[in-house]
Formats: sequence, structure tokens, C-alpha cells
Amino acid sequence: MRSTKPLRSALCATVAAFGLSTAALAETTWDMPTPYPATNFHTENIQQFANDVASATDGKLKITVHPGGALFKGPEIKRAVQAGQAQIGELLISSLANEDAMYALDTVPFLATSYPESAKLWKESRSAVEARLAKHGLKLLFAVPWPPQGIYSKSAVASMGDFKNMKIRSYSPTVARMIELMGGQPVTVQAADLTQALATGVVSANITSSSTGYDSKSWEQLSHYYDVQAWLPKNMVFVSQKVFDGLDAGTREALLKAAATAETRGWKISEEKTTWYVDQLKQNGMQVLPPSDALRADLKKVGDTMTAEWLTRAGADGKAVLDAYHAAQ
Ligand code: PCA
Repeated sequence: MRSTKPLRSALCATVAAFGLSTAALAETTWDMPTPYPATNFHTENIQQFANDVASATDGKLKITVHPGGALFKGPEIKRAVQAGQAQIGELLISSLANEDAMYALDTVPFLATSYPESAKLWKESRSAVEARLAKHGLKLLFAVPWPPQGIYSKSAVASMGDFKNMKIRSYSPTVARMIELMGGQPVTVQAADLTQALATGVVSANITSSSTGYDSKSWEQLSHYYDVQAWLPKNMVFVSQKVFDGLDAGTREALLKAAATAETRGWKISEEKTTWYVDQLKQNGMQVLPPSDALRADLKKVGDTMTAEWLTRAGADGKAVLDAYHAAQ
């Protein structure tokens, strides 16, 4: 049963008087590994979510956020929660693209390139993502997009030929495939290691958002940002279903409510901050440019190839989601 606030306070006082920890009072603490820096808007949104949960449950459920891949690296976070090494976590959905095509959908180039399109795509694909996580004992709580993805480079890029053999940083199997189709050489680098990879010259170009370009101080090594707006990848937050089921009904309800609020808030902040991030790139001396017509046309072809590849891989389930998305336009 959920104790009332005065009763809990009285119990706390009693417990304190006996020199025991207040943790003995059914207080639960969860570890939450996340891959991105503490000051990134995703992490700030998650910290706010954790604060909301703590206050809605009178401190009964405390979520300790471990940003920057410090507890587990991005790609390890799903396994960590499945294995019970953490109770809740965040990761980039498309980092799981090799596991299931549904996780790759939001990185199919030029399928959903604006916030409204991205919201539609999420509405149509959410239950498919939920079902896949459920098979692994995980419960989806919420998802939030990154700003639109563009291309950073060390020199001006006129057409796709300029990427020939160039080492380009990738953050997911889908991005790696895109780089291959662009003629470049994909090098997987986690966001937490990006600044160093740029500084040591491991890569000379990068595909990501204005947000991660800002976080990694791209202007220190790269000079151009082509605002291609190719897709808006999402991060998702999920919890172990078993751990969730172990909560009392009131706490479960508070968690789900805070998650829904975090999703709405996250989408809004992501969109609002996009202009600010792009401005920061400019203010730090980067040339922010639209892609040339030739580059845009070539990238569009890469997008068409990847859409066809995705459909082949995702089968009937995938086609149903894609049809629903197009019908909702
Ligand atoms: N930032 C993350 C993923 C997508 C994005 O915009 C990164 O570059 O790793």
C-alpha cells in the first residue's frame, strides 16, 4: 500500500531516530545510463524527467542519471538494462539497426525530414518499436528526436564525388551504409569520443545534427556544415519490464505520466533549439550552407536506394508502417 505523506514523514523520523537509513522505507533508486553529455538537451530533458518522478512519488523512486556513456556506452545500454545491470536507460534507436529493421526506420534518408513528418513517422511506428522491445523484456517510455542531420567537412563539398574515400564518422549501421553509398569510408565513433576523433584526425567529415556539432565543438576541426536535413533520428528511454512491474500502482502511474510529459517537452525543446544550435555553429566561424543542387540530387538517390533496401529487409510489417506513414501525409 502507498503510505501517505505525513505517515511517511513520521516513519522517516522514527527510522532516523534509530539511526537507520531512510532507504529502508521502500525507497527505490534506479541507475540510468545515457550516452550524451550532461548539457545536451536530451540529457537535460531526462534529468527533468527524473526530477518529476522523484517529486511525484515523494522521493520514493529516485532515478540517478549517468550521462556521457560513463556507466555504459551507448550501444551497450540495451543489454545492460536487459541483464539487470541498470534498471532504465536511453539510447539512439538506430544504434540497434542491425537487430531489427524497425529500429532503422528513422534514419532512412529523406523519408521524414521535418518535425511534423518525424512526429507522423513516430506515431505510425511507435507500436512496432514497442513490440520489439517487449520481446526483450523492455518497456518503451518515450522518444525524442535530434535536430535534422547534416554533413560537416574540412573543406567545401560541391558534389558527392568529393567524399570519395574520405573517412567519415558514423554513429549507426544505417549512417555507415549511407557513407558507403556516398563513396566514403565509414568510421564508427560514439558521440562521447567524437571531439577526440576529430582532434586526432581519425575522421575528416561527420554526419550529425547541429546539436552534436555544437557539443563536440566541430568548429575546432571542421569548417563547413551542409544543412542537408536528411532525417531526424530519435533517442528512446526504456525500462526493464520486470523492474517496472515490481513498482506499486501509484509509482507506475507517476512514471508513465512523467514519461509522457518528457516526450512532449523533448520534441518542443528539440525543435526550438535547432535554430540556436545552427547559430552557434555560425558564431564560432563555421560556414553553414545548403547542399548544392548536385549534392542534393546525389544524396536523394542514396536515399532512394536505402528506402528500397529497408523495405526488402523490413518485409510486410515494414511496408505496413511505411504505407500508414504515407497515407497520413
Ligand atoms: N547526434 C548523435 C546521434 C544523432 C545526433 O544528432 C550523434 O551524433 O552521435
